[in-house]
Amino acid sequence: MKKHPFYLVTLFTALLCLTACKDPVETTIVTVNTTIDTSIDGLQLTEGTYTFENVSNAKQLTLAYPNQSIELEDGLYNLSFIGKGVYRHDSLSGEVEVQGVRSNLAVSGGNYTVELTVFVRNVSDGDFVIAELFLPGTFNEAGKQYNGDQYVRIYNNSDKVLYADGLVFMESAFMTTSKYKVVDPDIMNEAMAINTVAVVPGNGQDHPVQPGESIILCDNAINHKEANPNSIDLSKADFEWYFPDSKLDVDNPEVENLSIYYCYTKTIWILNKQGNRAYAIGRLPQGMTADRYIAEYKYDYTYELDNGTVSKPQSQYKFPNEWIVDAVNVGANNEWQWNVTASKLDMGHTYIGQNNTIAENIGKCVLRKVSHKDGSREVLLDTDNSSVDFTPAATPTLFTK
Ligand SMILES: [Ca+2]
Ligand SMILES: [Ca+2]
Repeated sequence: MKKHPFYLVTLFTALLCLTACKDPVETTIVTVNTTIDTSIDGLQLTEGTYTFENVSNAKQLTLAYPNQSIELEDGLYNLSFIGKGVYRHDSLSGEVEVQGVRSNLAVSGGNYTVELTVFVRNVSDGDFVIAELFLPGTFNEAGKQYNGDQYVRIYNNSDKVLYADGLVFMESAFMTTSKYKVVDPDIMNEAMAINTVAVVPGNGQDHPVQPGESIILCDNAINHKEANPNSIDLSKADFEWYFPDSKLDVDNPEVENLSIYYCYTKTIWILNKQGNRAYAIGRLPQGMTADRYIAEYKYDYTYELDNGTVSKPQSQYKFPNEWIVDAVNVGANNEWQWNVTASKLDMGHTYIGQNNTIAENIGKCVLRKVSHKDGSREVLLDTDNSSVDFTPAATPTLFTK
């Protein structure tokens, strides 16, 4: 038979197609089993995106939650998830961001299941947070209130070394259990009204704090157990607050004193034992000295009560919200009336007792929850909502050591 050129071309094309058109790439159906690891009760995922990145060619494919399966070319993949979750707390609902990641998944074999744990995404990439506030103190053996053993624990919630130098600790001027009808001027959306400004001394790098480590600020850095077996040993605290003009305060020369830029009292500073105020940590901006702060950030105001009574002129200090690193509103659950910080700093509140009696509060603290672990480092929960971030009426950690 005479060979026709057209036949040859067709045969050639067919042969070419057999090799080039054949799909040499195997694919696998990947199914993601997603679990939320959280200390927030009842948190439910609502939306999010899984991103699969092929390690060899950086090609990305996405899958929208609640879909759980996707067909991928066989290969090595990194998987990430960014999404949202909601929870209900008392009568309020809240939304948090969640995230999870798995690396170097060897996808092959037709079907592949990956277990993905997602965590609540903290509001910042990591900074200092208030981890614990021990406010009520203890009873002595005679059953009388014992003072001087209050402490605050501040935790490095990041994965890098942070310096405590210049960190400001402050107590709110207003009480969470006594709402004013009117405050004039009302500065809450720009600054926090405060009654004390206590600052960690140092030149910038004197006080390194390792990731996952804490510092303790306390009233009197002594071994309180010697005078009161119901109390704790604070002689190894990092800093204490001391008022040299006070006959009631004691100084441990071995423990550095906080610099008190301002305090409403000159005798002895006792944190509100009933637990009815807010606390915050922050930093002064570059170039802001103590003298300049004291000169420029006075807060003069009046307030009006529900019954129409207007206060005498008040004078405290204010700390701009953008300088605040972390804020926690504390208020007896049955007595709480309002938050005394902007809601963008703290959407909820935590409490030492349901009621603000010393008898109920004594020996208890508010304690920030652990969100998850990054290796051996505990990452504490920080969603800017103290109602979910804190365990109320908790046992202070220094009492369990
Ligand atoms: Ca003191
Ligand atoms: Ca001292």
